[in-house]
Amino acid sequence: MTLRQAQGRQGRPLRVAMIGYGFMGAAHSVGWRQAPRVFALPEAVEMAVVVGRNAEAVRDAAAQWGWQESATDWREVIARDDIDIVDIVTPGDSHAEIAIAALEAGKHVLCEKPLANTVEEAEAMADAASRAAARGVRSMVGFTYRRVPAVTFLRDLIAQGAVGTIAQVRAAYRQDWLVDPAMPLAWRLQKEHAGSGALGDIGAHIIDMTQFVTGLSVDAVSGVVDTIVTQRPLADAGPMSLAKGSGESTTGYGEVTVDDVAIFTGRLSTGALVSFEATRFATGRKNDLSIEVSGDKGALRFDLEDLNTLWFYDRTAPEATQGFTRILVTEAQHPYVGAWWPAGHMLGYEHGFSHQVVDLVTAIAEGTDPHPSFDEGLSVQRVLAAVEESSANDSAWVRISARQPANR
Ligand code: SOE
Repeated sequence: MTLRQAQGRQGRPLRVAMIGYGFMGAAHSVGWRQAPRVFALPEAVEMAVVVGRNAEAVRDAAAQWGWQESATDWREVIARDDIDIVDIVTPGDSHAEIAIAALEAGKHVLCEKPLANTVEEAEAMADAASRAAARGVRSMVGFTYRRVPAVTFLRDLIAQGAVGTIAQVRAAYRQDWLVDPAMPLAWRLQKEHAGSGALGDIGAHIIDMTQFVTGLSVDAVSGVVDTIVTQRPLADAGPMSLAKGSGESTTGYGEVTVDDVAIFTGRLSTGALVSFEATRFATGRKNDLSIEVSGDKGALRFDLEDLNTLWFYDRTAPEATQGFTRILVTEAQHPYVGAWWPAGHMLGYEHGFSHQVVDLVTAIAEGTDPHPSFDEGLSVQRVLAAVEESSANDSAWVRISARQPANR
């Protein structure tokens, strides 16, 4: 942060406006509330205002999650001088408009994943973020699983050479909430709202995680996307329903315009191959993200459904005792863990959202750019688009070319 910004705030806390209040709004609220109480943040933060179109519903959300105010006009809120950070947790079709406006208004931005619904939108966001960074305005993408201690530790071990030269990666994100054909048409199943289906919603996580833990980029892909249930009932059902927020239940059926399953192969910049699977039809798999990195010196594996554990196979150990060792990532020396509980007291899904707040606020206070940046979010967007292009061309290999940045 520039001295001017700090002086501009006359030392008051960093005040946050969250745009949206669904499932991710709840998870982010827990992060904003917990982080300052558990970590010694370099700057105080205040949960100032939550914004949503339905005045009554967003007022209830403010009361439930501890926001000082609620509002219905995001443009008005980002124009306020008493707002410093804009946290975007809306569906992907509004990420670009809100993020670019907030950055240009001098607000730091945290934007949920995937960064956008198209490469073009993501490019415009990355360009705006780069211009804003030159003015000391920070931006970050909400790939929260990077901040599960075991995932950050996995990345650190790979960087220290624990697996040696990476030969292969296996990454999967399996859910089953769409196996029932009676599941109503949710906004996540509509291309104009979500951009894509399992590919962008959960495939984005494993693409980002692969690039994060290996430090390598996915440079080419070959794959296929498929829609298993092509029509679903229009009805108001829960936080992901398309009809939610309209207030009335609707009848009839609507077209599913995104993928249910994405299976693709990635080629990393070293030539190593990655097998990716993102599906909402893995019956019995509720939120099963896993990644396994295989090298000539060993292997590391992480499973979100056992997120305090990291499995390590050390080929340099005496052969008689080689085997996948279970590392319980709950020691004070492990990333983020020291601020929470003593060894063996487990963390959960929501803790990554606090770690995300810690790293964003620390970057703002130190005047550095947090990760993942919008450029990293753009690199994921390129992979998503390349998978769809490959699928439309009989799974032909598609190279991912890095675009020259606009004159920033
Ligand atoms: C739904 O698939 C969802 O909420 C994703 O949108 C999140 O990114 C993922 O973390 C959990 O599942």
